[in-house]
Amino acid sequence: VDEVRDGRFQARIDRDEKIEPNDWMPEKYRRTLIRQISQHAHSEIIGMLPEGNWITRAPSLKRKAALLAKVQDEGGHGLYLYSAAETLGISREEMNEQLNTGKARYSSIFNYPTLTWADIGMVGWLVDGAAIMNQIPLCRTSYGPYARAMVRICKEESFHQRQGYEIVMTLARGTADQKAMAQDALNRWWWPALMMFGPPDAESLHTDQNMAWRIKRFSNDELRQKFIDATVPQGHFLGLEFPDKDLAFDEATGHWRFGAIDWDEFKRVLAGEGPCNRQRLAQRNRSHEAGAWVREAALAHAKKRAARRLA
Ligand code: FAQ
Repeated sequence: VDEVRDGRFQARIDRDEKIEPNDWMPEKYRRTLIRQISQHAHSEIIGMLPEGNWITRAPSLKRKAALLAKVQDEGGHGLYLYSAAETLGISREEMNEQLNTGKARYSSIFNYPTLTWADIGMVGWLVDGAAIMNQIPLCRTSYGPYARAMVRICKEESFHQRQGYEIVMTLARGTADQKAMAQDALNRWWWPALMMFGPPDAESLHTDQNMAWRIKRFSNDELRQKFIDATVPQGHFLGLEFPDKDLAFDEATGHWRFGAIDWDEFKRVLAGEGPCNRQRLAQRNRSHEAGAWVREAALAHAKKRAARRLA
């Protein structure tokens, strides 16, 4: 019976039908989506921290307003994604608990520090740029609520990417010190941005199954290459250099060849040993505790309204 059900499910996927919350789905498909969507949501929430760090120090009112709006957008993305994950039968409280106790992953990139204003430009240009490259195909992912959440998220992310590139452009065309600040930030963010796409295909645990289920539409290495091909000319246009001596355009394939990624560093960050892992988790826990009164007040208000409705 299971085989017949699995076969029917796969046939729906192969016809590019969307799977909806009340449809039958294999348990492993459900668990995989809960894992990926909740990790994605956690990344948006933790991703607010490195940028939030600069809201009070943005160099002008215009920059401050844009950054404030961007960080708010990330919070909103987290909330849509938690709602999409909830349709698969996991509660918000459980996901929060997994994040706050360090059981759940979030993107490795948010364990790096934002040391200067140029880092805020790099987060927009490179981190949002990488996020979009990965998320545009997710607008066609097989699970309906995830795919629909991605459409709006991608629109907002592409605006974020442009505001980041504009910050970097302003610095790159500014004084020698400003250009040096942009170059230093690029040197520190380039390799971690490439790691956002996940381990190489040969070492990726989930790619084969997730491609068959059309959760993923492209492999980690395919998306990484697309990102490099799109981003390198943007950096050269600004007169910046990438910290990779092996970076070279391959006329035969039309792709940029690049040097070896330090996968040991990636593994250390995933194991909790990145530059800011502890700081991020501690901050997240402090915020959660500081927000306890809001949750209590919201519950008390909901109870009062329910009682009034019954009366
Ligand atoms: N960091 O077998 P695979 C953003 C884990 S964008 C941490 O290849 P899969 C926007 C992976 O979970 C960033 N962990 O896995 C923003 C798995 O671990 P597990 C978030 C990573 O799922 C911008 C193991 O390694 N975007 O936040 C990473 O097929 C600016 C084996 O890997 C998404 O989450 C990593 N970089 O492919 C916000 C997109 N890479 O669970 C604020 C949705 C891999 O077995 C400011 N996610 N791992 O223990 C995906 O597309 C996929 O999950 C991949 C990984 C591509 C990330």
